[in-house]
Parts: sequence; C-alpha cells; structure tokens
Amino acid sequence: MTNAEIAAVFDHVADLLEYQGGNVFRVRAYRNAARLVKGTVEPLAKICQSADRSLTDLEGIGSDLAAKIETLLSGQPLPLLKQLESEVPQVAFDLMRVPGLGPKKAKLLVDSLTIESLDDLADACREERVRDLKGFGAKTEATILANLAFAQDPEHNRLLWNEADEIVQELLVWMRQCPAAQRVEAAGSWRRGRETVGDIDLLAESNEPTLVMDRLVAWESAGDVMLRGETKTSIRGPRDVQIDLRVVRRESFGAAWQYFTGSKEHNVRLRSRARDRGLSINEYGVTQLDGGAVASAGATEEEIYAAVGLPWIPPELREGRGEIERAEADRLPELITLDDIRGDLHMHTTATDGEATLSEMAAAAIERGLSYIAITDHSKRVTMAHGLDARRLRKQWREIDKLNESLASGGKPPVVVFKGIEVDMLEKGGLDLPDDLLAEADWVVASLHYGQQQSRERITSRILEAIHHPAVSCIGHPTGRLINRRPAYEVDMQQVIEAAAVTGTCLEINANPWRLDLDDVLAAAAKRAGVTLAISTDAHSTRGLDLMQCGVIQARRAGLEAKDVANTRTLTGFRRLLAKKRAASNSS
Ligand code: DGT
Ligand code: CA
Ligand code: CA
Ligand code: ZN
Repeated sequence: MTNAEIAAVFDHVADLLEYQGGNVFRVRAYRNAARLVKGTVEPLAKICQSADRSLTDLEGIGSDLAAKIETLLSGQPLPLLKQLESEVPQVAFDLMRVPGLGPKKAKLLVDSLTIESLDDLADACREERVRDLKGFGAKTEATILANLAFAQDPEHNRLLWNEADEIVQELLVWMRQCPAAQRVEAAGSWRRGRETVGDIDLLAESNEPTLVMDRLVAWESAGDVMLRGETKTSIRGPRDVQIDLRVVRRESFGAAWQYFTGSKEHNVRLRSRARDRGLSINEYGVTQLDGGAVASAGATEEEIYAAVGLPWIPPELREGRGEIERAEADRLPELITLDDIRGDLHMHTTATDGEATLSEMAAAAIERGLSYIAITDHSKRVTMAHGLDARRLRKQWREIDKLNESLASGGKPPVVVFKGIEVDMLEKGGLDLPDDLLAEADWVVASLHYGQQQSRERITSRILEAIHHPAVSCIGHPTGRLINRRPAYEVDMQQVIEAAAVTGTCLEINANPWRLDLDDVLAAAAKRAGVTLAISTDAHSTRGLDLMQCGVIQARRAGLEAKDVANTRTLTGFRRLLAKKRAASNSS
C-alpha cells in the first residue's frame, strides 16, 4: 500500500465517522493522520520493513496510529472501517466525493430526499429540490450540478502525477533488481511530467523478456494480469492503475523509450519530419524509406533525434506545441531544475493551519539547503484556519526578527526568513488586512479563497485590484482549480497576466499536486508576457517543502528557465527584486 492509499483510508474513516455524527475529536484525529501520511515522502512500507526503524520515529505518529498503519500494510482491512462501511449506505461515499459536499451535507441529502445514486442527485438538482434544504440554496445547487458533471468525466479520474510517481519509484526499484534486465526506465505521461497520469509505461532492456515480465507479475503490489504477450505485459497495480511493460533489445532501447514517452502529438510530428527526409522512425529504430537499409540509430534517444537533424528534446516539452520547430532553430530553453531553487515563498505554520512551528519550518528549510523562505500564514478572513489579524501578524513578525537574529549570530545565517502573509482578496473587493500593515511585509501573497462562484468580471476585477496594490508581491494559486475535483473559477487570465507583467507582480506556480496552478499552458503564456513566476510549495508541514519538485516539473513543461522564476535568485538577487517592485510601486 502506498502512502496516498493509507491516507485515503484514514480520510475515509473520518468521513464516515463524521457522517454518523461521531465525536469531533475522533474525526479530527483521523483527518490529521491522513494529512500526516499524505505529506510523508518516504514510503511507510519501507520504514516498516526496515529492522532498525519504526513508524513511531516519524513526527506525529504514535503507537496507536502506527499499529493501524501496520495493519493496512500487512494487507488487512481496518476493523473499524469494515464496521463503518456496513453502517453507512454506499451512496453516501459517492456523495462525499463531490466537491462541496461534506459528510454533513451528504447525510442531509440522503435523509431528506430519496437519493440512491449520483444520477439521483443530479436529477434532484435539476428539479430544484436541493435548494430548499437547510444550508443549501440555488447557488449551491448549481455548483453541485456543475461539480457532478466535472467529477463524472473520465478525464478527471486519472492519478495525480505525484501519486503515479510514488508507484513508479517503487516499481523501478523492484524491476531494477531483476538480473535478466540490463536497464529499466519509465516512459509515458509520467516521464513528461503531466499533472495527471492515465497509465504507467515501463520499458526494460533484456534478451530474456519472459524473466523480466515474470518479475513484474511477482511484484507484491501486482494485481490482475490483463495482458501477456511475448515482449509485453500489462497488469493492474496499486489504486487500480494499469501498468504496461515492454521488453526490448539494447539496439532498440532509445527508439522504444522515445516512442513510448510520447506524446502522441509529438511522435506524429517527429515521424512526419522523418518521412520528409526519406526516413521512417518506429519503436525499433530508424530505417531508410526506399532502400530499406537500416541506419544504425535506436540505442539512444539522442540518435533518434539526431537522425532527423534535431538536438535531444526534454520529455516535458514533448507535447507537440512547437518544440520541434524550436529545437530546429536551436532555441530550446535551458529548463529550470530543482537544483536552481534557492527559496520557497509560500508556507504556513502552527500560527494558522500548518503543522510545524516557525522555527521547525526554518530548520526544515536549512535541511533542504534553501537560502531563504517567506512565512505566509493565512489572514483573518480564513476563519477555518484561524487566520491572523494585525495583532497576531505583528507578533509573528517579532518572532521572525528574533529567529533571524539568532540564525545570524554565528555569522552568515544558514537561511533568511522573510516576513510574509497570504492575504485574502475579499468577496467585496479589497484585501483582508490594512494597507500600512501590508506595506511593512517583505513578501505578500494575495489569494482568492472565498466568493469563487462570482462572475468572471467580479473575480477578474478582484484579482486585478490586488495586482495593482503596491504591497502585493505575488498572486497565489491564480485560477483556484483543484485537479480532478474542482474547475478553475471564472477569470480573464489574459488580463491578469498583462497586469502582472506591467506591475512586476509575480504569479505563482503552486507546487501542491492538487493545484499546480498556474498550469503549464498559462505559465508559458505568463513567461511570454514577461511575468516573473514564483514556484512555491504552500507547505502546511515540514514535509510539504518536498513538493517543490512537482512545481518545478510543471514549470519545465511551461518551458521556464531559472531566470523566469523569482525563487531561483540568490538572496541578494531576491532582495534586489523586492526593492525593484517597491520602487516601482512608490513611483506610480
Ligand atoms: P496517459 O497514459 O493517458 O497518461 O498518457 P500517455 O502519453 O502515457 O499515453 P499511453 O500510455 O497511451 O501511451 C504511451 C505513449 O506511447 C504515448 O505517449 C505515445 C505512444 N503511443 C501510444 N499510442 C500511440 C499511437 O497510436 N500513435 C503514436 N504515434 N504513438 C502512440
Ligand atoms: Ca501512460
Ligand atoms: Ca500505456
Ligand atoms: Zn497557502
């Protein structure tokens, strides 16, 4: 079982307890457990198996929780979950997966209207029977209907990239131990870093395909074998994902890796370019179209691209969006890497809804080699997270001053902590904290969490107002979409991007795998307009800082280089960027 699966079980237990009107502390304990496990990068299974380590070594995992995790890892169901599942009707599970429907609302719907399926719910919305229930209304009813359509679309049933990545990493370790395989790599949408992954594609180099395919089938997380051929096997893996393995010979490895990495659009363009040059490219290599003489190209990807007069193209760019033309003109970007990242400009602490304290976050940043971070807790409008008012924010800033002093006491500080805030853009317009206070912050992220159902004009004008505010440094998760769960709010991103470029306001690529907001297409548009982006984890725990890689991959798909991203700057460079923005606001 992967960490994400374990977390899903705990979330599920919390939902069911809440559905039954269970004790709030008990519900919260399971929610916290889910969040903790979700945020742990190292597979819990690995820790559990190692002789000299224990789950309870992890921050926040006590003996009770550890025992439950061990039960799940050993393949046993949780007795509590079995009991709850027998008590709660199936339709309740389905309802609770609809965005905006928590356990309480789901229960009210099931109890008050005869709803036995999601289709019944859609009918009830269309017949306007939902709006009259307590706590609902015409607007909620419309939102439920829209979200239902969104969630039922198969396009929205794909794994998140980081969920797929967890499975890929485990598989690679397992498959690479196979003595019959000289090399094993993953391909497909995972390798291109798409935000969601439909199935996992693996490629192995071997002269003994049977042994390699046997190895896959023997994997402890392998489910049903769906297909077995001479060099190809497909199985079901964790979370029901399909895993396709192909085994090829050394001389074809590069050709096959290129082919199965895709995308289809990229491959179609590459093959037509080959035809124009009298060549044919397939998954075995490159051949001459006329004489049939085999050009010796296929062992590496570089050879495939070189055969059609191109440099190697990074997988993240292989989407058929002009990358071949750019490669031809020798204008491929030098893509940003995780090593380029020097700071993280969006994170939370225990002052609001984070799990770690200010000094724990700073220590975690030092551990990860960051030079600077900005602490951006929520502002007071976010009551659920106990958002900060002016008094509490000033108190946090005094703590940050003290922390910086103590970090600098031994000479050059290992990390510099900037005073920030994630300030809400209010429903009625304006920001959630006074201007003079915001002016004192080093870094202000403005985010829109409420009033997401407003019209395109309203939402666009709220965001434009924030962009033009002299104290605002960056717009957080600019479109508000949650992958697979909730579409973006209505907003004119063209205007937002132009305004950000004019004012020198950064736009965020939020690295949370559910958000990845801006996405690749919008981030590329922002770059073209001259906007500086910030790749930020929005960490709510120390482990949350490790999500940076998800944001970097999205940035690579957008073709971003280090210079396009604010938090690749050195500390001095970043300070210069802040001063420049301040000077621009003062003069306007
Ligand atoms: P996914 O699995 O939906 O997230 O997306 P991919 O890109 O991993 O697609 P998948 O698994 O169907 O196929 C892997 C790669 O194999 C794909 O990116 C390109 C190549 N491929 C598959 N089918 C075709 C095809 O009909 N024509 C061409 N040219 N390439 C294909
Ligand atoms: Ca795939
Ligand atoms: Ca596939
Ligand atoms: Zn945040």
